[in-house]
Amino acid sequence: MMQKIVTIERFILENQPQHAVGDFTNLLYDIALAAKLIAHKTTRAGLVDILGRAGATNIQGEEQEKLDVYADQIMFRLCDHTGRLCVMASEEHKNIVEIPEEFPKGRYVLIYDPLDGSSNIDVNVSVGTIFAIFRCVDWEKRGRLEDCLQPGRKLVAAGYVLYGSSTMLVYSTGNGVHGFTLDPEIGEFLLSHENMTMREPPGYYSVNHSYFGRWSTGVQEYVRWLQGRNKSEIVLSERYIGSLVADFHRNLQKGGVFLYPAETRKPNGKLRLLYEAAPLAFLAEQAGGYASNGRMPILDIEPTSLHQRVPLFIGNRPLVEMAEELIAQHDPLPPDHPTNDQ
Ligand code: FDP
Repeated sequence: MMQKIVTIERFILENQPQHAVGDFTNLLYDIALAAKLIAHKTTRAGLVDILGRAGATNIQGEEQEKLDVYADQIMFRLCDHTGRLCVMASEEHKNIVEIPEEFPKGRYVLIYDPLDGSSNIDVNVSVGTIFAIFRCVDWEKRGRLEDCLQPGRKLVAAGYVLYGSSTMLVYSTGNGVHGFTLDPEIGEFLLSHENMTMREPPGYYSVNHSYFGRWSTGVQEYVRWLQGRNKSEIVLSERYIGSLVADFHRNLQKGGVFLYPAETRKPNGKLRLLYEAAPLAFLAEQAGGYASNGRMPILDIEPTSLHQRVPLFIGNRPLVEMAEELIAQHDPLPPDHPTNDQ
């Protein structure tokens, strides 16, 4: 028996709240269209002369790939003139990305990492786009930095696009996590994974082990525990792609935990709170999981700057809570230290 075929457009429309005026629904369409355009390029990356460095460096000091630049521009150009956004922020830009004066301003804030895991592009490993949507703090004003610096708890939607063996768009508007697979023949995202939840018992843990010697005692103890040592009875396999969206997506489906902890050379870890950790934390909680910086929920952290980094532990709730427990036990904070370990 063939399954019911539901396009992303129909799914978004059918699931929009009754009071919705269409802005939010259309914003999700815009992102789905951007995803198709970016997927079109990434799947041809080996065929056209687009691989290689663009020459510029982004504000993290990393060299940008050409596809980063392309993905960033596509997101901006599809969303700047629609009247749905008051401001944007992209991982590729130092400052907020303003809506040009000639266009009307809208009620939403779009934060995105146009192409995460870009060091993997040259070697044909999956990469992803991550997005997060807030409401504007003050609807009267044009977008400002404070519209972007909101804690993850205030997200109205978040999601990612995974450019892998197929292209998938996974998103949540706070009503479960739903995944759509792009049918390249007809150019439509079709509902393929409704109500995704973190599988129990979990299957995997994901971490870059080469930093082991630079982690705190608590994190080292935790990784030993994940490996089934330290009296733990869990049986997990290790899988680490080094492309956050791909690692998260696997663990979302198979159950598990991904961690990028602080280490001596990166005291706040590597991943960005607004572009990576908060949107994925929102999805994790919607899927029954949890995300923490090791001491508090990622979603409760109040951002203080656009490109702020944060240690990240994300996955099945009991696995992440064990990280918090072992860190509290082995890595005591000095009394005057802010609990918010950013
Ligand atoms: P990349 O540097 O390739 O862009 O946030 C960036 C990120 O990839 C994540 O996608 C990935 O999880 C992480 O960095 C990998 O970092 P390590 O190489 O230090 O493991």
